[in-house]
Amino acid sequence: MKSQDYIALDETYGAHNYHPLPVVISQASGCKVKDPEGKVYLDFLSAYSAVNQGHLHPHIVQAAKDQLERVTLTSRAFHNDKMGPFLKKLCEYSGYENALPMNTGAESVETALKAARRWGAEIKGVPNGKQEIICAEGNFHGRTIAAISMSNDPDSYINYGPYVPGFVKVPYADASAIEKAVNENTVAVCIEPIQGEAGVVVPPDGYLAAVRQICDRHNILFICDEVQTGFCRTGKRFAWQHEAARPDIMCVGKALGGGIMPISAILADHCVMDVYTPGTHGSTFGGNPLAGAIGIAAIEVLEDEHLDERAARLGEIFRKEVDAITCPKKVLVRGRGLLNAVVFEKGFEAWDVCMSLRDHGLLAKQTHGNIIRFAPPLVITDRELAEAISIIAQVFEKI
Ligand code: IF1
Repeated sequence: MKSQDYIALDETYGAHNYHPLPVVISQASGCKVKDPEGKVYLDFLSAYSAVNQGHLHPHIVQAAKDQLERVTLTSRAFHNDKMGPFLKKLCEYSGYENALPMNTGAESVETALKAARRWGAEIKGVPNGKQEIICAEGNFHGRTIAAISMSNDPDSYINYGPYVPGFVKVPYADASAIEKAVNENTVAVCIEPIQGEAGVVVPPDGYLAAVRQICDRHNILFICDEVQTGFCRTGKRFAWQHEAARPDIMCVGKALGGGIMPISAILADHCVMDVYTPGTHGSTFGGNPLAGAIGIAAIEVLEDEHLDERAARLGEIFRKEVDAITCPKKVLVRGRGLLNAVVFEKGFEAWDVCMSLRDHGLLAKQTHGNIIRFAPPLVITDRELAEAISIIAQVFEKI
């Protein structure tokens, strides 16, 4: 079958909840992917940062294969011999006392919101049902009913009502707006350290630290959604580490699964995590031994290959070089580490640019019409990055 045939099947049998670039990926390795016709592309989306370690990283694949011959799923009704070592690794890597494993990013956000509401009722003393959580306009926290209730993007929330109450929305990157929204029922502030879906919006220096201080002053939990920004993407292990802004609850997902399977978690210290007692939260698949084996290997790759430093160094090069490309429609290049975006003039439709990049052998996707996100696997070589920048220059110079 050819690419066109696979696309036709998707369109015939699939729900129409996506509008993908017309390219079919049937094989991958590192930061390259291949279509059924054998054309090779540089992957500059990395499954929205879920393959930071590169496609089919041999160390992670080996860990998965080994585990596939032992045991894959036990449920949490019993212990297994991979979950404990995995959670130890994750806690040591992130500097938290406890982890609660789930599967998808949206579930980790739900797990954080539930923990915060319970903490509010049981520790802070807010009457149950009155808990409020402050979130930021432009956020993306997933597709669940609670996550879309936090959203102010009509595509995400329209006609899915009734929405979950208890969320207060304030402008992003404005700490004083958070302070003004606090009241005696506020239990948490939940934000992304960089807004991904909004178009890689990097808040001004000091914002995250200011949020941390506001939370301290008012006895509120700081929840940081690191699902997209975590695990070295922005040049640090976690994006909050660019400032003195250690969150009380951190949501992680995507790259924790090493590009192989969905693995997510929340991280917190005992004083928060202990609100979860037997029977009060859980998941059939969370903490399964296959996820444990893969999660350990995924973190080992981040450490062994120093992917935080690599992302920081290559990100500088990317922004500098793409900034220097002459293109009258291009307004700015922004981002941190290897999470970057090129912003074009308002009203500019970047779809054709993505199509042209595809034809030249680079896959990237636009967001909000006029923004293209560039986020390659962090294992990208200097030579591959140079190749990518030259493709981007060729395409941009023709706009
Ligand atoms: C889709 C965007 C990225 C996330 C943050 C939680 C989740 C996500 C900060 C939920 C997920 C994804 C989901 C994917 C597209 C994608 C995305 F464009 F929509 F915004 F990455 F940039 N918190 N982001 O970014 O994690 O439940 O999906 O595992 O099409 O929904 P999930």
